[in-house]
Amino acid sequence: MPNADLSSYLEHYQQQGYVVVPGLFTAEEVAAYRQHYMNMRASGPLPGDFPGVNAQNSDPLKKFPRMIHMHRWDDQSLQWMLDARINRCLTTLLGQEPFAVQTMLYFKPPGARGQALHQDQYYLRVQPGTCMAAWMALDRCDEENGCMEIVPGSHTWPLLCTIPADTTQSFTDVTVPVPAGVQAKPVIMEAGDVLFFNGQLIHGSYPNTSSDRFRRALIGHYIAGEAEKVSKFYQPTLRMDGSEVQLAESERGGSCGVWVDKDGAPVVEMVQPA
Ligand SMILES: O=C(O)CCC(=O)C(=O)O
Repeated sequence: MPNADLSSYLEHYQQQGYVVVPGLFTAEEVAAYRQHYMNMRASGPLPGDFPGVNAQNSDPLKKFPRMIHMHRWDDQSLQWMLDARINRCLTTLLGQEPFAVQTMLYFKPPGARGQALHQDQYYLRVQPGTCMAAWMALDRCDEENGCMEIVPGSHTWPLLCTIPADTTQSFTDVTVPVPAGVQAKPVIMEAGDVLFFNGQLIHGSYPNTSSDRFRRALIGHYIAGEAEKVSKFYQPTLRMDGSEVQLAESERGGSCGVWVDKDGAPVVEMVQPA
């Protein structure tokens, strides 16, 4: 893969808002990441564990809460976020080198809830432009263990207004509606594959219904190099050589889209959120 021609990925990304690059990381590298993060999780509470960690709780996500912003205190996470292979893919897809703003590790153990459909830009608030995710499978991901689900082509939609999510299925409490007839599509991946997707693309995942399969993923969030503002939670912002770049803090609020019927077809109308 290192010297592969990425132009076919670019075309798919531009049309669909996402692309999977298979085998970007080797089986040995992925096994080492799995071990590293399982050891780290077993070591007790970590910075960024907002809901806390509780091995006795019946909710699998309390036993294995996701990790956030590990690159700020874990060198292996920082090296992965800035990895040359990821940078080359992102630079091809974005047309310029990105800035890096976030790492996350989802364990998604058997029985864990998923994350309701959403747009990452709702959280990052990049201005101008949008954000981009690199989502690396650390286990095989399929519908049984709650793989990623995406709405192809939804990267061309504006930021949609959120509505309450079903928290029996999702650990987050807001979602975005999609018009009737539009369905999220599962993204089946092998460990070491990386899914790149645009910050406006609607995506999420359903619960892990397997009895014994984790669905671990290492995730990086990036913003296009022309960005001037990003939400405070994602700062400091790094260049891909690891140096820091100063961006202003973006405001929350602003208009968002709701689906309305126009001549029998769904169209987005922009409104001020209530
Ligand atoms: O891994 C998942 O289940 C969801 C991840 C996600 O939505 C994200 O990284 O924005």
